[in-house]
Amino acid sequence: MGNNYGIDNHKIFAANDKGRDFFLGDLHGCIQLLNKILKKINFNFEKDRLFCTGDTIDRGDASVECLKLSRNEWFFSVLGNHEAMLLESKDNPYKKEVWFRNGGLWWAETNEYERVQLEDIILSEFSISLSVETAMGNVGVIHSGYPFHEWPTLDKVELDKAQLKNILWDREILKESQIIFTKGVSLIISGHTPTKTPVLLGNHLFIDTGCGHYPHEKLQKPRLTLCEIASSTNLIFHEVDSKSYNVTGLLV
Ligand SMILES: [Mn+2]
Repeated sequence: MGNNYGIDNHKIFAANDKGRDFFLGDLHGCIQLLNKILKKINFNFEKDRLFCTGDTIDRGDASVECLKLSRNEWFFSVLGNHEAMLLESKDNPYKKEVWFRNGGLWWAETNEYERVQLEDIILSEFSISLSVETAMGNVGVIHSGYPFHEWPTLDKVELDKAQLKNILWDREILKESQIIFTKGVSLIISGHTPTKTPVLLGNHLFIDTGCGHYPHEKLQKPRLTLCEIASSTNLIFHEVDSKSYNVTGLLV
C-alpha cells in the first residue's frame, strides 16, 4: 500500500537497546544548528538515533547536506511538504515556481547528477510516517496532520490526495487548538507550523520552533528543537539558535 510519491507509507523501529532516541523538528537546511545540538547532547553516532519531522531542506544554507543526512544509519526523516514540493517539481514548472519562492532556489545550483542522487535519497530513505518504540511506548512521527483516529493505519491504506494534503500541510490542529487523542500510539510528534515553544494538544506534540525562519513579530526567537523522551512521563526539549542553548522539560 502506498502513495503517489512511491515512498513507504510507514516504517516501524524497534526499541533502541544500545542507545538513545531523539526527535528533531523541521531542520530546513540548518546544518550548523544540528551540529551544535548534537554536540550539546553528546550524541553517539554509533548508538543513538535521530528521527526528524520532515522539511530537512529549504531556507537554511545547507539543504544538500541536510538531505544527505538520511544516508546515515542514525538519521531518519518522514516526508515534509518541502521534500514533497521537490519531488512534485520534477515535471511541473508551476509547482517548481511555487517551491522556488518558498526556499527551493538552491536546487537551481545543483547539477543533473546531484539531482538524481537527491531525489533517490527521498524515494529510498523517507517515509510518510514512522513509529518508534520508546520509554513512553509507541511514538509516531508525521509531518503535520493525521487524518485517521488510530495509529498506524497508514501501512494498510492507499493514501488519497486529500489525506496526503492533510498529512503534509495541515495547520488547523494548531490554529484551532484541536485536542485529539489518537489511539494506538502514546505520542505523535510533528513539525510544519512554527510555534514559540513546543505545543502538546491531546497526544499530538508539535516541535517546529521556527528553525530556518527569520525572526518576526509572532516568532521572535526562531530555533531548532530536539525532543528527548527521558522516561514514561517526561519529555526534555533541547533548543538551540546561533547564540543560545536551552533545556526545558514537560510532564505528560
Ligand atoms: Mn517546515
